[in-house]
Amino acid sequence: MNTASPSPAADPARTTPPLTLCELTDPGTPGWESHSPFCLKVHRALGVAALRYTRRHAERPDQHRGVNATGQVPVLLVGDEAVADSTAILHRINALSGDALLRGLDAKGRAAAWCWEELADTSLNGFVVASRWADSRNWEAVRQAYFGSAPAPVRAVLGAVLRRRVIAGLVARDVWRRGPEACWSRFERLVDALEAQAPTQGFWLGEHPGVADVSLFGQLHALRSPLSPWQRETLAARPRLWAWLDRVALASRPAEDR
Ligand SMILES: N[C@@H](CCC(=O)N[C@@H](CS)C(=O)NCC(=O)O)C(=O)O
Repeated sequence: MNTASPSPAADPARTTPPLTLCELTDPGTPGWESHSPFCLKVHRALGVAALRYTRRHAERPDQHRGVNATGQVPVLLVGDEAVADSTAILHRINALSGDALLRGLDAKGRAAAWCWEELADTSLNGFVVASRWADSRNWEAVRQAYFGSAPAPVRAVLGAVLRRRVIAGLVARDVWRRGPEACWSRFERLVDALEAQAPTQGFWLGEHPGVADVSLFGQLHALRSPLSPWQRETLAARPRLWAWLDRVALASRPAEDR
């Protein structure tokens, strides 16, 4: 029997400074801590790393400008230090948790993990933004979810102004330049490629959930939210990918829910 007590380094709860995730208001949809795919990614990374944290909410990303001059979320406060940008946050969570997000990976596996993370943050994120702001099938539900608490005239004007601005950004990113049909057929092709890559058991790069899983999950789980039924159905039609998403959802629950 091993009677040795765990060393302080083996117990992240003893050595980690208090962690606070600065993010948007919880939408109250069971299974989705946030409408933001980048905040979802960080919630799930903290879950995989089994790190406890508190949450600081705001209605808009720029209300956290005090801790992040870019006005974006998520921001993780590590003690008094603000770590902005989900990629930097994942690196920090990994360091704080003794490599929990890259467990079992050799140098090539680690490189692959960060490549998948980049694909999720750039390519997949374009489809999340398009599904919310550009896809007219989803816009009413999205407007209600994002601006529902604002007075009706503000909701109408602000929603329309921001929508125009976000769509212009999607055109500039080459996501929406050729219109909806081209965008969604590109999405289906990418999702088919992910279905072919999805593991039938375990996680994206092996036995343990990590950087690739939480990053792909953040964007794909956002796309399977009730805000975008067509995108959800498109994912549901890919059984391996869908089953892997469910495994990640379970493996990345917050430490206190385990
Ligand atoms: N590269 C950033 C992107 C974060 C991001 O785009 N966050 C969105 C919410 S999902 C945001 O804050 N948008 C407001 C803005 O860009 O002004 C990351 O990985 O954290």
